[in-house]
Amino acid sequence: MPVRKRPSPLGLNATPKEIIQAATAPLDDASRRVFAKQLLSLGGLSLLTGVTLSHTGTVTPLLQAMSRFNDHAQAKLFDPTKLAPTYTLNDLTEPFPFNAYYGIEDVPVVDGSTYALEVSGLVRDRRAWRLSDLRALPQESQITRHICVEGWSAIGQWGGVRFAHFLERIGADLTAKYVGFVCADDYYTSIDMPTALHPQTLLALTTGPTLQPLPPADGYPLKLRIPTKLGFKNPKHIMAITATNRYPGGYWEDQGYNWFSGS
Ligand SMILES: Nc1nc2c(c(=O)[nH]1)N[C@H]1C(S)=C(S)[C@@H](COP(=O)(O)O)O[C@H]1N2
Ligand SMILES: [Mo]
Repeated sequence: MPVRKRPSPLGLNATPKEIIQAATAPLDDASRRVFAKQLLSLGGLSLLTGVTLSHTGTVTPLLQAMSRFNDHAQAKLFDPTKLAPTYTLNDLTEPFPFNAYYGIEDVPVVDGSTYALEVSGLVRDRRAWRLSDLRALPQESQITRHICVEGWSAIGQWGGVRFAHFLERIGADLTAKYVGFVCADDYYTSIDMPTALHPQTLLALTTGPTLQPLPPADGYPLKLRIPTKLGFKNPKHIMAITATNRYPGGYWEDQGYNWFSGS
């Protein structure tokens, strides 16, 4: 059988047809390796930009499969002990930028006095948490860089409860695959358990140079600060947390953004 001509390297301007052909053509080992590299770089591109690469018919399932493959690769590469860079108070970006899928005038108003964080799923203790309960847990702070896929980054300080500590307190099944978050707006997201247990993943109650309660626009009363992940994986205005083995997806993730999205 004649060896099929290897497809030309896939550039950014490869057509869906070329991508499919390249993906389905029988390959010898050498070209398989080359193709794997190209797959990774295309997947990497979607990871870096967070761009929904395409909604045009046939190419979408392939790109979704690549993004899932990318989730696996990133999960394998994730080092649960490697710390994100930290900064000093002099480095703070002030004012810290606001971002959401809506304008600042539509920031949800959450009443702290009646607030009760719901806890559900694979956890032993499903009691809700008032702000005073969360404030009574050991507090830590960090100064880290938040990186948004829209092309900006900012350094902020956050204070609150180490998320691993919180998960232990509620008796979460630490072998569960996902931790999901539901917010006071229509936002939701989910993360892998190794990231949830990372020492810098923080259930944040405060921010700014003097660690004041989160302002409404910054996620009052509670956000999850994850310096090892892109900004959109950091849910603000958290109302409910669940530990689960059922993939919870996310607001942007369900529109094609890569789920793992490490930074
Ligand atoms: N509840 C909620 N959380 C959210 C978002 C949102 O729209 N709603 N946007 C995400 C995105 S894309 C970014 S960059 C950060 C922005 O957080 P900031 O407003 O504190 O900068 O919040 C993330 N968490
Ligand atoms: Mo973002």
